[in-house]
Amino acid sequence: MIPAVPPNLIATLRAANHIVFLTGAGVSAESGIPTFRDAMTGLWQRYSAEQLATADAFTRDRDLVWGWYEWRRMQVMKADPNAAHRAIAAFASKGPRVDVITQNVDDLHERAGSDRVLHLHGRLNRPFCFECRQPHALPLETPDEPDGGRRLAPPRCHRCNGFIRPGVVWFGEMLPEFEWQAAVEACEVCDVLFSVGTSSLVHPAAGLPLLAAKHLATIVQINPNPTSLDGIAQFNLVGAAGVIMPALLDAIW
Ligand code: BV8
Ligand code: ZN
Repeated sequence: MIPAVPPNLIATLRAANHIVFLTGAGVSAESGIPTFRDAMTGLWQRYSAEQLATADAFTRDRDLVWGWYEWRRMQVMKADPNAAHRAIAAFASKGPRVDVITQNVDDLHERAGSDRVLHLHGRLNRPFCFECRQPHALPLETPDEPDGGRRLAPPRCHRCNGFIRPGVVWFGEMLPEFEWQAAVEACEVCDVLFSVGTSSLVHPAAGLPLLAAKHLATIVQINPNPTSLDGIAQFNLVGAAGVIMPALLDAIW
């Protein structure tokens, strides 16, 4: 079912010179990637993602945490960008400046054609040494991961022999300075901010739409479920990003 696009939203988007897309795990859901707060399965089912996405969890049980991230990295390698990723990339070819700010650690925006994607929470394919932070290249082949995933010993750093950790920002860790600053600057000047597929629970990323609203941007939320942003967004488009995003693109251009 193609959703009706409010006419005043179409006019706003046609007049926009600068659009920001703030995306979360929901934008990758239609690529078959479980969202961050979906129930965990297989070996990980007795944990919450928040329990595993910490430096403490890695220090306590490296093989469990490394196995989880490798399983997720394999899922992403086997997945394809979906219509939402492609529509977001297409917006950039229609004239306005487009910034993609993502909380996701997958590379599906890049593979759909978006460039200059700001990853606030790091990237699965950018692991580095837990001790000396030396970047570490991972094999690109997709080992045949058993469905539920398995424990895996992390590789060792070629420089200091420390353990390699996932290239993501864990809870309690600072966000990357460049990406965070660039995200704040974009949200301070954009005409429209889309919040697509995020529960708006994780800070400081969840504060970006409020910052954009304070600078008089129009806030558009795309999510099948209610979030704390419902009261801030001028437009709440209830539904799947893979359906709504292409419909928006068609309605505007
Ligand atoms: C920090 C990487 C400074 C790892 C992640 C201020 C207030 C309150 C708390 C805090 C605060 N400041 C700091 C905190 C603590 C903490 C925090 O926010 N905790 C939360 C839980 C309350 N924040 C931090 O620790 C951050 N660091 O602030 O540093 C500092 C430093 C030291 C000491 C003090 C302060 C670091 C946060 C980064 C954590 N790392 N990921 C990994 O991926 O394993 S966050 C994790 O959550 C994921 O990256 C994910 O992207 C992110 C947000 O989740 P969502 O993307 O929204 O996914 P979710 O599953 O929740 O929701 C999916 C949504 O999609 C749903 O709404 C669903 O309805 C929708 N959906 C589903 N299908 C579709 C769809 N939408 C559209 N279409 C569909 N088809
Ligand atoms: Zn090292």
